[in-house]
Amino acid sequence: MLKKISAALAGGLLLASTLAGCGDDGGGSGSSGDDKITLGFAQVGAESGWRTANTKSIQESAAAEGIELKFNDGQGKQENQIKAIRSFITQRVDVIAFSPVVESGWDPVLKEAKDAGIPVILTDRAVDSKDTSLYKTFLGSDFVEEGKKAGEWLVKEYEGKSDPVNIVELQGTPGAAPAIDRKEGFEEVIKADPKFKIVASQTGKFERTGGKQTMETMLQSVKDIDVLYAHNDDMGLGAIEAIEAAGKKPGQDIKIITVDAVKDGMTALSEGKINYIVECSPLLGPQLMDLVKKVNNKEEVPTRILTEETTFTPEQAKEALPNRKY
Ligand code: GYE
Repeated sequence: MLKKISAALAGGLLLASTLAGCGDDGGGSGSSGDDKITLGFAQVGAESGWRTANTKSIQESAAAEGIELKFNDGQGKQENQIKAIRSFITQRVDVIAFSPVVESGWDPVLKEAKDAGIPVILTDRAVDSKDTSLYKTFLGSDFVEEGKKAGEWLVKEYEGKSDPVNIVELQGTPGAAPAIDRKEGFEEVIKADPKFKIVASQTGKFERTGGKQTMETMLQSVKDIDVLYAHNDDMGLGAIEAIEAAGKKPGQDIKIITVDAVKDGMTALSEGKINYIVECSPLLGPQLMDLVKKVNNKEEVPTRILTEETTFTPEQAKEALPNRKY
């Protein structure tokens, strides 16, 4: 649109009529018709506290930066996300960003966006496309690293002990990058010592109810559970309900490690019901908007942008909780 205005000025045309034409300009500058950047964002859903905080961060940052946000909630379904991306292409948004629910199956729709000349930014989760020209950059955490951090805590916790350690694992959404990678990183670290055994590993879909139900089944089928490794806080919190209902003490009878560090998780950690949390930051909004502006300006951006993260013990959680934003 800016280009249009300057062209109109240069050509001596009436600026007023250009500005008055606030409807769809039919060009590639978004549907708002002014010089605002339009961002189409296809979110995974609302499966966890992490996701809620992530959505809020994106919506608030877009508003703060004056970026028009077209937000779609995919309700955990890839087909919904694909539909949303196609509709962003039809609407000719300036930039598309999305958090892919699963890793595979994005090439055709990403190709459509590329052919339409609309840049795509991956946020939070990766895709497994071989053709990396299908997106400009990927902003988010290193999930393998998060899994490793979880494993490293466990190795230290059981240092010098030789008894077998029975671990149950609650996996995230099947096929999702954080579920695949958090499993991989964790296994890589614990495999160095054969006393660590993953005796059951099933999905809880990153949801609290999923975590509770799967843990109930595991408590019935596995005799001596020493450790629970949950791929996110919400599943860990659901599992805590199941453990308590089974008359056991979470954090003591069964040691619990989770990932995310959202407020509810941190509260359970500070109460000793969770033993360790690996942080995964959902506050991607500000960095995302910065990238949106850059790719819209056709500026070069790094192909991978990592989020900075830490880990929390119960003591650290107590300290951090009063200032925790999510
Ligand atoms: O850990 C989990 C959420 O993709 C990093 O998705 C995200 C994960 C997060 O549902 O809570």
